[in-house]
Amino acid sequence: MSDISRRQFIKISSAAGGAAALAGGLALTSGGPAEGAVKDPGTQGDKVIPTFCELCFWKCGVLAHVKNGRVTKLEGNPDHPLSNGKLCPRGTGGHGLLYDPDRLKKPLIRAKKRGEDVFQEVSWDTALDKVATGMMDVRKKHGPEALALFTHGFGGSWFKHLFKAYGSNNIAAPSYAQCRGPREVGFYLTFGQGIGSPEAVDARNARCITLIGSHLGENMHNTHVQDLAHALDRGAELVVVDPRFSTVAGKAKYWLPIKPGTDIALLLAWMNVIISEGLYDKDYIAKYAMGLDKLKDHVAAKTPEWAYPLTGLQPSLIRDSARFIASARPASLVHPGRRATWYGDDTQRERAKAMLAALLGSWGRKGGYLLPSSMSVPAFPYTAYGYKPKEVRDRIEPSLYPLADEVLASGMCDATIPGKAKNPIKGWFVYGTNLMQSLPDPRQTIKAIQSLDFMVAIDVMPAEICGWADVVLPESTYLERCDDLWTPAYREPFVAVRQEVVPPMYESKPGWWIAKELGHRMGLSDYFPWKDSKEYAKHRVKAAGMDCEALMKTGVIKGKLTPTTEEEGLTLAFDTPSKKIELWSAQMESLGFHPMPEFTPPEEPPDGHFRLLFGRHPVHTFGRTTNNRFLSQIFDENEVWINADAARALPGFEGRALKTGDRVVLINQDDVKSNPVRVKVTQRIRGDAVYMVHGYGHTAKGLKFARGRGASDSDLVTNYKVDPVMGGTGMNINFVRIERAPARV
Ligand code: MGD
Ligand code: SF4
Repeated sequence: MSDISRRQFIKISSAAGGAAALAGGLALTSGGPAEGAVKDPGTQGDKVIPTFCELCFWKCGVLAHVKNGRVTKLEGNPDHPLSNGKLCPRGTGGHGLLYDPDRLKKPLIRAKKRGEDVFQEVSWDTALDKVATGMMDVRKKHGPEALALFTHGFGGSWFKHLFKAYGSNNIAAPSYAQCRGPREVGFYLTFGQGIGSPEAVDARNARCITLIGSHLGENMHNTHVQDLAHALDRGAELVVVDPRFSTVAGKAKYWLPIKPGTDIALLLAWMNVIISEGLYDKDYIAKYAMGLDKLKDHVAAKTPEWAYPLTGLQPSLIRDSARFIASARPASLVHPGRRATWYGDDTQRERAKAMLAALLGSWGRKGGYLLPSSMSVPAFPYTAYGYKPKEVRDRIEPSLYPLADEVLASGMCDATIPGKAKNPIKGWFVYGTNLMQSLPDPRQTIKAIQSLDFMVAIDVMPAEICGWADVVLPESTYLERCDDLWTPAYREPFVAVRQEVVPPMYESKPGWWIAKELGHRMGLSDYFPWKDSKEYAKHRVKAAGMDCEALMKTGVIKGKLTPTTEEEGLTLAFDTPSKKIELWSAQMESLGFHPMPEFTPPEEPPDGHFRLLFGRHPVHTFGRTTNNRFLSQIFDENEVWINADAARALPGFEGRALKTGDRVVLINQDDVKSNPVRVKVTQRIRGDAVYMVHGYGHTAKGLKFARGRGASDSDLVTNYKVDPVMGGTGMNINFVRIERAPARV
């Protein structure tokens, strides 16, 4: 990366500390290197072990420096296509997790009532026997599908395998129904395929990048931020749609401070301008798309003047930005964003985004959406699973959302609450997801948990969810274990390996070991024929005809480049029923939904209330990192953004107007009250909404650093609107009022 783009990268990530972290890697001076270790010329004979990151789900390639058995520095692997030699600030602080003094250290069994968070330390044998017995009891009494696996993170693959061998396909991650599910379905309906993760977009070559509610830079996906920095260096311009003047909005040619919940109106108005002025890619649409005439009719009356009172955006701003977006086509990237579960009409909004991308001719085009393939590495030749997935899926009534193509985490929670499902779920196996902060309405989550026969949590930290489990198993962190191989479809196909950088600390164990031990205890040894994860990975690498040693030495093997755009020789094909890009969707119509996105006005905040919005911080990944003392040197507590004029007009604050740093409590429409939290009084947000970073306000007593810092947006998300198309939970429909926090004693 050039120096200029490095500076851009730092600026985009906004946090000053993030910059420091990035420049050199956060060094830690404060616990046998792996087979793939090589000499580190920079640290006089110390070892450098390639692996990949797990501080978020982007999974960048890491070079871990080890001195005297301790990890001293984490930096980006220059050979890895996702890191290109750089990590984001979070990734450089991964040893803050490894050396977190609050880590789970031993297996635990509940000693008092469920939820009282009182546990007794036990041996691994005792804990594993208890989990295996719990799982077998559920199967005997209620059938295997009565056990649900909530999983998030790469290590979950071992438990997905265990579950399928056991007989249940009730496996879900919050990253679908609470995050990117509506986007996947919206793009699938339009182009015949979803976006996937990591999102393969060509920001690097784009001339215009449109970000709709995506605060890239604060929401830090390393490769995308690097690409954005390159694009800005090359003179690309940004259009940012956000009720908040985000860091990236500060770099935009057009900032559209939209009224929350009205993006569909804006997208329809943009399409109105682009179609009525003939600015769309006529050849591309004629060749690849169907339904243009119907779209023309659909948006004919949706002028910028129509959208103005709905969105609060001046018609001239809508018109000018539409013309600008179209002027850069096809290298005009409407970024797909990630968390799309906002208002319950999210599949339709994501479809509108996909339709706009189609009009710009940017799908499968340079500077737009790339269509890469992944490297082919044969799966391990396991004994075939015995379950019948269809029967298992049908057990969850709420998953009758017709276009849900994954099991819904919220659906599994619903199906646990007595009276909500014909055959309720009776056991939870929770791997790497803090459901108290990731599912909407924690009150419902608790109700579900209290009706379980059995619950186990596998985590590295004593998160809130662990406090509710019957058994808690301490997993080794990603720096202490080898996992499955990773072969995503990205610009450059590659296979990456996660290796043990240092041996597991305390009595923690890697996921593969836990899954294998449970398998043996349940008579499923045939499904775990390998000695360890290394033997498993080597088998797969060999079957692919690749060199294991080379992979362990470099951490990554890149495949042959294949064309990813039309310009590179790719022939575009669409796996939709019509085999065309579907601007008009017969599938949606046949299911009783509108075949084109319709705007429905969002509910207004009640008097004296603000809409609660939440997002990310560049040095944190939800609650996953908020106890990381390293990263918290940069940002240790969230704050609530409130518009300065709105703050002055707040009832009850007369004569003593709120100022930045004051502490307040937020009270939602259901009278749920937050912890005290600092305010940031600013002109950088609209007056009808407040904003906070997600993942704070921990209550778990074991999180000694994070506990009590900031407030939890999740606790205030007691209301949500389910997307009828795919079951995503729109969570931006909660309102809060503000009261001054009682003085601290
Ligand atoms: P995290 O908050 O990162 O993710 O929600 P989660 O899936 O819960 O919590 C992950 C848990 O995994 C932590 O307890 C952490 O200690 C543990 N962990 C970390 N590394 C490992 C490991 O290697 N092994 C094991 N076993 N455990 C590990 C995210 C989800 O939440 C998502 S993806 C989105 S997009 C939604 N975001 C969101 C929001 O912004 N606001 C609200 N209100 N709700 C949300 N829900 C969704
Ligand atoms: Fe790690 Fe950052 Fe990459 Fe996420 S984006 S995998 S936290 S380096």
